[in-house]
Amino acid sequence: MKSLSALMFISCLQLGIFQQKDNTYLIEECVNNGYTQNSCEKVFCQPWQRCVDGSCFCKLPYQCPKNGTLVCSTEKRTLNYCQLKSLECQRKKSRFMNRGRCSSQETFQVSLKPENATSTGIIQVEVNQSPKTPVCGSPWGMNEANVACRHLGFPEGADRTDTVDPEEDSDSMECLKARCRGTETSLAECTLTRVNKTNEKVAKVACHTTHRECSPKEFRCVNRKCILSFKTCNGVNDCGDLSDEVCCKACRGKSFHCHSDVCIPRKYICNNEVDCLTGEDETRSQCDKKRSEDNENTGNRRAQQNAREGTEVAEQSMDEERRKIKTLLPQLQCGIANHTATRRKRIVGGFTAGKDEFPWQVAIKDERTTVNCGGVYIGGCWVLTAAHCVRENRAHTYQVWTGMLNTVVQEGIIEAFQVVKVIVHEKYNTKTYENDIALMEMKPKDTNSPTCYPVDSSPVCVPWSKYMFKGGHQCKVSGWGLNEEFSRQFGLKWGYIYLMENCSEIYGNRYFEGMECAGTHDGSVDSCKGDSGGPLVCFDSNNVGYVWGVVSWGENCGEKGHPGVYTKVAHYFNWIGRHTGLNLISRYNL
Ligand code: 4AZ
Repeated sequence: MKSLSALMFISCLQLGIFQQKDNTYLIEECVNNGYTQNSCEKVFCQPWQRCVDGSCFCKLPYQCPKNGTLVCSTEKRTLNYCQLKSLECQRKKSRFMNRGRCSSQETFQVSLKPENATSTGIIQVEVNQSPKTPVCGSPWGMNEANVACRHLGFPEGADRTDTVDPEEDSDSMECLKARCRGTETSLAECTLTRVNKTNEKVAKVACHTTHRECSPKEFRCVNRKCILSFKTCNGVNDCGDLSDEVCCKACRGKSFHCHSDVCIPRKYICNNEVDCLTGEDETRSQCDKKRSEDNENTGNRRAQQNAREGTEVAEQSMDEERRKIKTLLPQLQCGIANHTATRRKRIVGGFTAGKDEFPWQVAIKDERTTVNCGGVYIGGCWVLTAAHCVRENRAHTYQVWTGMLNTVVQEGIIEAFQVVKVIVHEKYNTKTYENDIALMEMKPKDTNSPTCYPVDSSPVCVPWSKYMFKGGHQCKVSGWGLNEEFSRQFGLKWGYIYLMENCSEIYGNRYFEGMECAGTHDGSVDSCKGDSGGPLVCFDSNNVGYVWGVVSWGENCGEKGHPGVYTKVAHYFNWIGRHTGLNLISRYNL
């Protein structure tokens, strides 16, 4: 018995079952999904990549913005930075040589010292035939070490960083201060500053070569490196593939927790680049908070300033260029609404909508009835609704009404679009309401133009990741359905409801993946008959609206303990993209 349990213990170690038991920080189910910096359900892709089915793929160079800083590749070809990175991304080989056009003298070489070292040693850089210069020991962290190792041909980056005293006989009196973002493939892409190295230690690194089993105190990265568990969820990309930072319940130290459970370094807060999927790192209140914290540590700030002033910038980092490329990429205008104060009253327990508050809300009518279902405009000629509202073979009988607030009194410019096509989800189940989602294609008003521009209407954004919003988030549901007295409504109503994660506990086997519950604890606000197909919209930190749900079903209306059930739109992102052919259905150039 004893030997058996010992054996089992060893095999468990080998299987890695004992690792990642740090329950305060890591989310185990999430870790099992193997997310990395390439998982666009968690983080944004690089601007030379695009998000397809949850993973970042390399763009082709022609998909890059045309204007951009010219750089020189290791093959001595001049092209713009995005194009170079796109090529590099495809061939998986470091290609960046220097900023600016290629000229004959430019060289940039990184090597290890001693010369016979294979994967461990002091980092030396040789710029344009000048003598080999070591990299300074400060700053020298995992970001820099991972880049140095990648540069040397170790794709997984570094195992360890170290600093040592420079050797007496060293030819160079200088060292290069390197500051990297951590995602670069070449040290030449980092900020490099030449400084006098009196009293400076120099950088040493052990690059990752062979895989080993991780100890119980270690976390196994997706790239199979082992890092100490206390280095997970600290905002530092120790793994080099970000896998230690993307499944975090909470973040250590001063690092910042994104709603998508990703930890980002504090310095990314309020740096004019959105890092969290839903933008919480760049809100006014975050910036104010950071500023006041910084002011409390004035001494600290002065020290930082001094460090900066003492140095002369030799080379600029490419990080600024990476950000610039992002701003040059097309972005879809979506999710923008007026958030004005609203008039009272009743959906079930809600308010009456004002003009432009729900510009994406549409009404779906068939030939007989008034409004039988709601729908949501997602751009182009496309409307999203519930499958149970429509039939594919009856497309010609439907009309989509846009810009409407009141079904009897005209307030804005109401337009009625004919429908050319209805696409019901292939796996929609009429009995269980599983996959209760459908697309309707409106017929353009002008037969010579393939576009639909409903005048008093604007699209909502389509969420591309299930991690954008989670249980407890307050969202808005809207529609012309029944109110709490079960009487028909003429004015568009809306209400605040909360996302709930315990849907399967409530509805048991009637709940399927691709559904989501939302409501209030007492049931006082709810969608009801007639609201079906309409939107449940959640707003990100900058008030951009995403259609998180489509009204689907529920046990009665407004009953405590029986929240409404919604089709979870993020689950169908790929399906929507495939059928609409819109690669821009989402806000960003995914
Ligand atoms: C319906 O019959 C319906 N309370 C829509 C939503 C809800 C219940 C029923 C959710 O269309």
